[in-house]
Amino acid sequence: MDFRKKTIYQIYPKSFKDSNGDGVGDLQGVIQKLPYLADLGIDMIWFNPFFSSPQRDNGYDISDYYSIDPLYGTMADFDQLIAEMSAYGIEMMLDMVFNHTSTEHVWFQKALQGDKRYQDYYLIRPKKEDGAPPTNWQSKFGGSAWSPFGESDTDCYLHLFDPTQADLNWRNPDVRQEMSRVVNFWIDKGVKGFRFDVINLIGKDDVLLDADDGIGKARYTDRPIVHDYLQELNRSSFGRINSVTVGEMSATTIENCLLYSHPERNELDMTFNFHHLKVDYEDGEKWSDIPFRFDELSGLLHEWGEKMADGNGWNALFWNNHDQPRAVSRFGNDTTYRNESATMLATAIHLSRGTPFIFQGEEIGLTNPYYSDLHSYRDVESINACHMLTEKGYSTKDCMQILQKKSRDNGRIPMPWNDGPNGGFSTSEPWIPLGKNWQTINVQSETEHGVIHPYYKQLIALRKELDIIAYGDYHAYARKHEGIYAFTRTYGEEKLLVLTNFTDKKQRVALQPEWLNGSILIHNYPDSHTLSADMILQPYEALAILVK
Ligand code: TEU
Repeated sequence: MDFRKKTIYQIYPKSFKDSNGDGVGDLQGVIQKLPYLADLGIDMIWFNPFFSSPQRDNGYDISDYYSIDPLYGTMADFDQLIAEMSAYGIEMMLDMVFNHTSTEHVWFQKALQGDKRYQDYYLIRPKKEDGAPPTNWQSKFGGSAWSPFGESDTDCYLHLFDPTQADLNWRNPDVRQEMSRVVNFWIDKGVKGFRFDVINLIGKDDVLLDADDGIGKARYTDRPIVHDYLQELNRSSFGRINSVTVGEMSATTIENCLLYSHPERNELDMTFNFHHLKVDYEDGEKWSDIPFRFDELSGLLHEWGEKMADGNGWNALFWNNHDQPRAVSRFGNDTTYRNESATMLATAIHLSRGTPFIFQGEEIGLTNPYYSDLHSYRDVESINACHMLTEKGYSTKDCMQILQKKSRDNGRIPMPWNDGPNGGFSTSEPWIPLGKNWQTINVQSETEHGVIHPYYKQLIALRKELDIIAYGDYHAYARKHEGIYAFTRTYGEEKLLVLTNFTDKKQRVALQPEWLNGSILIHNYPDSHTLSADMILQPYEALAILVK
């Protein structure tokens, strides 16, 4: 089955299922839940990193690419997991964090000890004559992107993220060979998919200069050399097998995503972009508290849908992941209309052009946890943000309000399996608190009585069944509507119209005559819907009309 027919499920291992009672999810816990995942119908599982790591950034600070962190289990557990997944017909996708390593990685340690070979694995540069950092670049987690290199008074090393995450020097062919060796090691272990973390940031120039944007993005984002590196990595590793590859493209452009994912360029299969997940940022500032801008969201989804279709690129389709708040709380209504808005959001993604990703818990309508205590937060980015906001004069109440809406921990709450102790996630206190509503919103309640989980199963099955969903083109419908996001798919003689109401109000939309004789393929309200030229959609109603 090609990747356009697949639905990929994302597991954040730390929060999925704890099997040994230490409060942290692990690989044996995933093995216990494979029947649940197989029943859902997913085809591949993307695992956030479970390699050896000091856990400063929850595993995105890797100290050994070839070993399993004891927190999650052993290589024997890994071998059992991939074998049992294969028995269910589910393939594995691993997270390759190649922009940086932990400063506890042996390469960085050898560099600190003066080994010139390994110093050239990283980006070490002298401070400016006035003692300022080598460039004015800012870390994405706040503060300068430079820290002193060991005991040196003059040299600094680059870290676009936390100071414990040292950026690798991809201009060094030894580094590129090391990365290829990592991918081939996991291919030989049976891994078929790879997600490349912030892979569009690896193209730093040899001479690193200040950036006019004051933070540096323009100096290292989407540099042309990245395409060469990806083509080289494709040739030397995952291009040797029938793999599925996706690049996480921070602050990217459509033009580059077309280049990264065009099948004839032999780079990646698809790309994650985040423009649609910044429509609730105020003047580009994530740590703000404003309603999302529907017109901007709808416009971006149409622009990316149409341009990627026209240019033969391929989108990874998603609302949720381990860095994002829960979409039903962010773009839907997680109280009065939780069922309707969760299934409406799913419809907008799963019937669009691209490969859909489901983040653990999304399929049961998990909401943000709404922590009431700052000490509940664990994420380094969120904790830094809280300090930054406090320094700007925000009250604790205002900080809490912003963290409740924007923290990456919103996506990292333990998966609630039932209404028993700790939500059935662990026999001891989880590493991070559960959400506020886990006794009522959990896998058992949703699979026995819910509507969201069955609806996801239906969407996953439809993608396998109908070629129009996997292979159809994409065109906006009612492009400027103020509350309805709608698009059409065409494949051969078949046509599909998808209508999704993103508001808690009734919305009217005109149905062109060609749709009036269609059949309703899927609908998120219990009652049937008569097709008419003047359609009224209920709050958060979604439906798809198929014309053969
Ligand atoms: O994320 C990179 C990234 O762009 C996000 O962290 C983004 O900067 C942030 O969420 C904006 O608020 C990847 C991983 O998904 C993330 O978990 C890691 O922390 C990061 O890279 C560093 O490896």
